[in-house]
Amino acid sequence: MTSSTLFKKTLLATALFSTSAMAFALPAVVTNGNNDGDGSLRAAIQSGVNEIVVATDDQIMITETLDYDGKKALAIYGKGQTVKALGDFTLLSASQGASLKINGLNFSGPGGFDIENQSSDLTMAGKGIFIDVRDDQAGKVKLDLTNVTVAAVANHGIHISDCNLADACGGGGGGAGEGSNASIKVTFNGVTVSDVGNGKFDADGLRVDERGNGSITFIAYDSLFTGVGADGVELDEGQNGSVMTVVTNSAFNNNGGYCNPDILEAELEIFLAGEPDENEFDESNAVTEKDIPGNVVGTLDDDCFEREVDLYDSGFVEAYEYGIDVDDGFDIDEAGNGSIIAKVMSSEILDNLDEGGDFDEEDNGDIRLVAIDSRARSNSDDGFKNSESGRGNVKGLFYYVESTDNGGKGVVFEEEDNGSVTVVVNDTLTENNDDSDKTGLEVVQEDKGQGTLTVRNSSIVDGIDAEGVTVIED
Ligand SMILES: [Ca+2]
Ligand SMILES: [Ca+2]
Ligand SMILES: [Ca+2]
Ligand SMILES: [Ca+2]
Repeated sequence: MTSSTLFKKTLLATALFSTSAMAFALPAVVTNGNNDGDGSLRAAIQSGVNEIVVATDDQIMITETLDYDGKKALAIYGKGQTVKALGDFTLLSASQGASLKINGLNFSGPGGFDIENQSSDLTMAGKGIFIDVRDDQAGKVKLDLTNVTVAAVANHGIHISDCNLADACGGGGGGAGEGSNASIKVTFNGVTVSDVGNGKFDADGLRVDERGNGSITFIAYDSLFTGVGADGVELDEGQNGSVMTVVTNSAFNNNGGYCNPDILEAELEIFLAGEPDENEFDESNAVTEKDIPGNVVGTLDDDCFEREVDLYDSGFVEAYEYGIDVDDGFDIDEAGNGSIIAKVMSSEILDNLDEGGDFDEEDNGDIRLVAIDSRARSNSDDGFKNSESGRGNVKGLFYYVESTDNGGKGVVFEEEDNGSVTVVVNDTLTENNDDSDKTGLEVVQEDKGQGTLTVRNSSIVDGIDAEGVTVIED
């Protein structure tokens, strides 16, 4: 053996050793339920390892946020233990945008929140799990939860924010804020999010704010979102990028009631002091904004009230209306370039205080929704509502779907501006929707484009409302 071969072999051995040392790096082991110190979950998170095994049988009681400030992905493996916050603060945050993988852990806040028992510090209201994506981040931020529960926090149950305005990012596809080039992928398997978002306005079960370039992917299997103050799930995608979701064997039930109408309708009545909560005026009456009631103040939460005013071209008031801002089961808002591509399978959306599913797409891009073997029932507004505007098409395919007993319409597809609408409904039932208008299935094609609705082997008991659309029934 020449010396140069020996030298190469030594180099190779060194390389092998360091590779295997990395592959076999030991995880940190959590051996007690203490807030901090040796053997605690906090010490493990701060140790710089990328894998943690929670071995203790104890409940983990924390007095402040568990903050992971690393940038590398972190995995935490439990066996069903509970991490309990002894106060209204965020339980686990990845403050430098790291991907998280968590198996077999429960996260619980202090609970007891509702509009009469709000978070005492609304800007700091506690979340369950929070990933704060860095402004300079790229690639894919992943949150992967298996057999995880999140409950009893005041704010969002789970929040991923790729938005420089953090909690002021705002809902809706047109929501404000800028974001990084990163995309966000959320994968839930056996996740339950319950009784969260009841300590402040607009706090969701899962909330993803995606801005800048990048898309949202949301995959849920065997998961439940229930008792959430705002939306069960809200995905907000602004600027370039799409929302892709596949939801299987999951449920979005009883969400959206933080702005409790039972309490707030009485407060609105007191505020209006005898004035009606909606009114219309002839232009000749020359009613000005000063003549009608203003924004609601002095209630438990004034953000819960919506006030709409329509003006004539002359500037006089044509109509006004007050409403209470309740929320949905599953809400997607997509704006800018990009589409909503959704599959909902063997899932249910029941008893939500606004719409069941509410998918809004703006600007370039399509809505493509496939719903199979799924139910929307007893939601206060529409069962499945899909609204598309700007350049792009609507494509809907329903098989074995039931949408019944909703306060709004059973299923709605609206297409605006350039583009066409193509909806195929098979083996589907709609019944007893929409108290006043009795509409099971509404398909609307406005402006340029074609529209086709094909209904096969279905019972649309409460009727079809088609505008600008050819209806084929057999
Ligand atoms: Ca982004
Ligand atoms: Ca977009
Ligand atoms: Ca779009
Ligand atoms: Ca369009």
